[in-house]
Amino acid sequence: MTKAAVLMGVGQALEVRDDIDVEQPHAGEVRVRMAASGVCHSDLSMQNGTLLTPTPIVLGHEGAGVIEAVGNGVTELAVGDHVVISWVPQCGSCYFCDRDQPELCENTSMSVAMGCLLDGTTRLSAGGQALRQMSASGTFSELAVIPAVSAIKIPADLDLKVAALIGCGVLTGVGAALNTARIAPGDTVAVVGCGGVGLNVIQGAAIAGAGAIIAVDVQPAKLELARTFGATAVVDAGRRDAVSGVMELTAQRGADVAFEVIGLQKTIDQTIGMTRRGGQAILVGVPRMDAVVNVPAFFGVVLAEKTIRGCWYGGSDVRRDVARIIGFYREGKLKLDELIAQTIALEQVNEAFETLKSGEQARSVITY
Ligand code: PAD
Ligand code: ZN
Repeated sequence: MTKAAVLMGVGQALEVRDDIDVEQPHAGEVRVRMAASGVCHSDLSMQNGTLLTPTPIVLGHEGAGVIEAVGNGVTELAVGDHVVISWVPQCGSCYFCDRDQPELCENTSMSVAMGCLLDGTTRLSAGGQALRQMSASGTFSELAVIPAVSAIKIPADLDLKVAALIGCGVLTGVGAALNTARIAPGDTVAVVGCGGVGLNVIQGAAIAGAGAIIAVDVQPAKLELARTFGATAVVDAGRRDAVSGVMELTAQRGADVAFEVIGLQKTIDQTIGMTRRGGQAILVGVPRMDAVVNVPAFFGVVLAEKTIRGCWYGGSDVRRDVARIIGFYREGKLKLDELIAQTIALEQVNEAFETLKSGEQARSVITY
């Protein structure tokens, strides 16, 4: 038995239950004793229905822990290994994995969407009822049985709280800057939304050598934090129009690369609007399913030569990028400890959702 936070139905508070049955890992799977899990906005979006999900489901997709058991056929991981959880299992051999787009892996995307492991079933249940596992993981649980390809081995001396954040916010944010946008040295970058993911876009832009990084948020505390993560200018969108604020800072041209890292219709429109002619608007935030990209085809795209790109999981190849991020951290180029605003118990997960809604803090991290 284990303890986990379960979403029984969309719109309900998470139920922390300690009567969860855990099956042994099947072939190609591992059981991880979770050490820490970040609380990401995507978890909240499943709870409130922004992201469609079947229920009941154990949420959480940004975690790290220690391998406790391995299923048949698992050769690359062993009991005792420390791992970061990847919320996109990457098979390594499909059409997309072969083309350096493993974040779109076609052998696993349905499992991620349906909240099950790669064979379409899950390893958790309560009172005989199967529980889904968010993104084939479910890190709001003391124990997670996951595909072996979702467990990325890391050095045992890395703090597992910090490692947990790498699994979503850091890979996505830094990857959006380095893999998706491929920011060039000297570029002027705007980042709309400076939460757990947006702060990492800012750090990625700084690593890429951006000439100016404009942080946009409605929370003054977030803008201050953004400066410590590398922003060179800020626009307080609670007090002024975000687009005109960025235009003023870019000689009315707009940013070379602008990122939307919230997932709102209004800020998607603003982000495209503040991108210069010939520039890139990168959409990272997960919006409601009825949000649209609404741009005049001629003036907005053809004549303006604008690129509007989606970003899934920072375009990350987890086998390459987790190690790269740990390297940046150890070289002092990436702040990870400073992303953690508070450490909480699993029982406080609903309070962490309230904190996320307020937008006042970076990450809450559950420790087990
Ligand atoms: P967060 O809640 O920590 O941060 C959101 C930030 O946006 C906060 O700082 C808010 O103050 C700020 N904000 C809210 N409204 C506005 C506004 N109108 N103008 C300016 N700023 C505003 O979220 P997060 O960083 O955990 O996640 C951000 C989004 O990224 C969210 O939609 C999440 O689901 C998505 C995400 N996408 C991927 C992916 O692969 N594309 C991965 C992980 C997260
Ligand atoms: Zn996430």
